[in-house]
Amino acid sequence: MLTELWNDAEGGFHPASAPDFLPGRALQEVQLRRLRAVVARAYQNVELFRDRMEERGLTPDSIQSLEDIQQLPFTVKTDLRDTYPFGLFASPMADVVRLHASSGTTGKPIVVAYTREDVDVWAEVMARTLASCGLHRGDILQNAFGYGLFTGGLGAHYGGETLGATVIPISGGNTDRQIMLIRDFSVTALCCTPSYFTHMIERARELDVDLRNLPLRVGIFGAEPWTDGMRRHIEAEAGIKAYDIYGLSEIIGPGVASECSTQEGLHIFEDHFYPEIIDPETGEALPDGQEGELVLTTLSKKAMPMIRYRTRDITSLITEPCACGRTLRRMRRIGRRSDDMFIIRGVNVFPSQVEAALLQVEGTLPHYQIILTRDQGLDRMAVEVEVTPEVFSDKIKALEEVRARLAQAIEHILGIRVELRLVEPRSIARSEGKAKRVIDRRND
Ligand code: DLL
Repeated sequence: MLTELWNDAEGGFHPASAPDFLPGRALQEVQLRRLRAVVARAYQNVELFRDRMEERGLTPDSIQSLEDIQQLPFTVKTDLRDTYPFGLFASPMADVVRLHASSGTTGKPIVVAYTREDVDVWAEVMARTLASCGLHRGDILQNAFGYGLFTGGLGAHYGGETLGATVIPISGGNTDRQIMLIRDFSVTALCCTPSYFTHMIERARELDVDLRNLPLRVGIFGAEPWTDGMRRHIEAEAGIKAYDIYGLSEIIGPGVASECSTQEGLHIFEDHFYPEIIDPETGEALPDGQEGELVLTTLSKKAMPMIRYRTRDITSLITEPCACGRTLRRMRRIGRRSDDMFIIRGVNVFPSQVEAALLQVEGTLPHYQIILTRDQGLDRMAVEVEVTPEVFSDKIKALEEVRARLAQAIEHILGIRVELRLVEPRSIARSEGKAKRVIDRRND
């Protein structure tokens, strides 16, 4: 079948992926041309951005090379809150065909806008995302990202259709029906958050459905951090290849970066989203290879250009070329955000480190929660982890063994001992979207 030639995993590449292979010089020319245009557009149409440029004595003509981007002011999340709802739009509402919003943790959501062209670019980068995960026409894609104000559902939907796949717009939730459709519709690819997929795996087993015997071959997961341990769990339990995709509402939604068949880092669709890595403390640009905060500039957005947006996601750019042949730079998987760190007894802790530890220990399930409390001014951390029914029912011996091994794994990774609570399967709430891993009771 012709479509099989397009399967990225088999060495060929999908026509949708052509821009991923643009030679370096041509790519930089596109980037500079687009950068100059987007800076001019933001300058002309967005007051906040124009004021900040003027404070620095800059005009759009100050941008003569890609390096000149470093002179531009950053944009941060509070800028979106402060100008809520429409203050950063660079297009009149008559040209805006779509709004999305991200709930955020406190107060007002942030609002993002798309023109017709923006929606087309989004469909293109999502088609490139799916193609780089080995999808093609003929695939049946179950889209279990949430539809609605969240960008995951509609982003993957348009991308899937643009690629020519058959999209099932099931959205998140109703897990039994998800499993019925995977089986009855011979679904070959599925996308959702990795945490929701671990729940599907668990429920499929309860329903006596072995995902490994079904045509499902690819999972496309993102919207939250997940570890390589979680990937191995998913790949083994579902008999699929599991790919990581990345994006954020402020920039476009999903479709900013994607793994390819090598599963070694995410290619950034940098003809549309220009990446920089900065030191989160000083704001200084860091050289390729060093770890820092990812900053993104939308090179082609019309309705809501984002100039040097500080994502707070921590990663580094990979300098070596990728075996897949894509010329787009890659970044390492996002394991943490600069704002999800907490300090326990002087040690910096990220939730993903706990996940990495528990996935090393047999007898645990990939369902866990970190509970933070404060006791006489000291922050304390407890980890609640579900264990398998066998371990749980064997109460004393197996439980104690798992506890000891887990304590050791956590101590090895974090350098501290934490309180462990091994709990029965199903006692931690399941999520249909992004999982809430940290319950912060420090200010209760
Ligand atoms: O989560 C967009 C998206 C939808 C991405 C579907 C991938 C798949 P927001 O709700 O605005 O948008 O959340 C964006 O989620 O800044 C990261 O902190 C986190 N995030 C997204 N993808 C990943 C990933 C969508 N693959 C925020 N790994 C981002 C780690 C991720 N964190």
